[in-house]
Amino acid sequence: RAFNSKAIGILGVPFDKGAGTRGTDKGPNALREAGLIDEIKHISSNIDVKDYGDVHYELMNTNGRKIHNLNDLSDVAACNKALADQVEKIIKDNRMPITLGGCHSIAIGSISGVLRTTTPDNLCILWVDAHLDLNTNTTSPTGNMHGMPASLLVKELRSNWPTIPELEWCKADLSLRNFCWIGLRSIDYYERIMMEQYGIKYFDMRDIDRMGIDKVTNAALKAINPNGDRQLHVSFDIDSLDPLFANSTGTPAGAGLTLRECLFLMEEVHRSGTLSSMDLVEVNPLVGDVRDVTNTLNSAKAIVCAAIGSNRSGNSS
Ligand code: B3U
Ligand code: MN
Ligand code: MN
Repeated sequence: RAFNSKAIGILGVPFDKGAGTRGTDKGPNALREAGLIDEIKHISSNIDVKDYGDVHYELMNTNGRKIHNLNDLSDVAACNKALADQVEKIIKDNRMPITLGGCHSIAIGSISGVLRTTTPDNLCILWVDAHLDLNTNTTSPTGNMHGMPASLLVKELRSNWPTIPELEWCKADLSLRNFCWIGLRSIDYYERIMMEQYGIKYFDMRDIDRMGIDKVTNAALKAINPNGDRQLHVSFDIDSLDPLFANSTGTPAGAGLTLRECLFLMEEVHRSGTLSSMDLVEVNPLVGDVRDVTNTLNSAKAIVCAAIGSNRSGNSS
């Protein structure tokens, strides 16, 4: 499969039940109304983008029912199951899926869909986030599943999870060795213990201060893809950005990445030629005032466009 295919498939995932704050379900349409699809078309003349619309799934209407400390488990499971099918279909259409969240729980379905088309060893994941999102149902302080997707996708933590019939379809078997995190600055107590126990690869805000974004980006890509022969999934949480650039999100964390750092990161991701799928999550148009929302949408659009070839040095085709 060719990487960095010019053919893109956009999929909206209007789903917010993995988060404690309502409103990320409004993210996909806010991005469309802000002109995302047109901006992608204008990156270059040979770009080919298709909007697949929004993922459809059956709402369980369990009204916030919590099972095993998992808030709205039935809805999270139902949405992600449908999402995995859609992502698989987009890849089989020879397009690179870009999912627009939605809360970060949608990485469960998005990455599961990708894994139906490749092997776990062939896929590496760059997780750009203020948070680790590696909680299990027993370590999570909130029960919100957007803080747990990474842990549901890795084999190392499989035995830490109870049997969950709703998530039986999720057979993701990635290794934590194939993940690298960038932008961390809000890590829970048990998450920190797991980071040390499993020797997780990450570059937190301190590393970015120390090394600069150039060295961090290239070290991160090297760490998960030493020979450049794996395909790369970027799971980009907009709360990795400093609230100055993306305040419209449910759990903002101060002292984060600048928009410039994120654009550099995504330009390098594109240059690597390995990007094969991406999530852009946690945009919440119900948080903040009009200016906050506009800023956040502009940042999100610029990040998606940089990942697929828009470059501040100019584009000649
Ligand atoms: N780590 C906390 C908070 C959090 C995780 N992801 C977001 N917030 N966006 C938790 O609930 O697991
Ligand atoms: Mn996240
Ligand atoms: Mn986050």
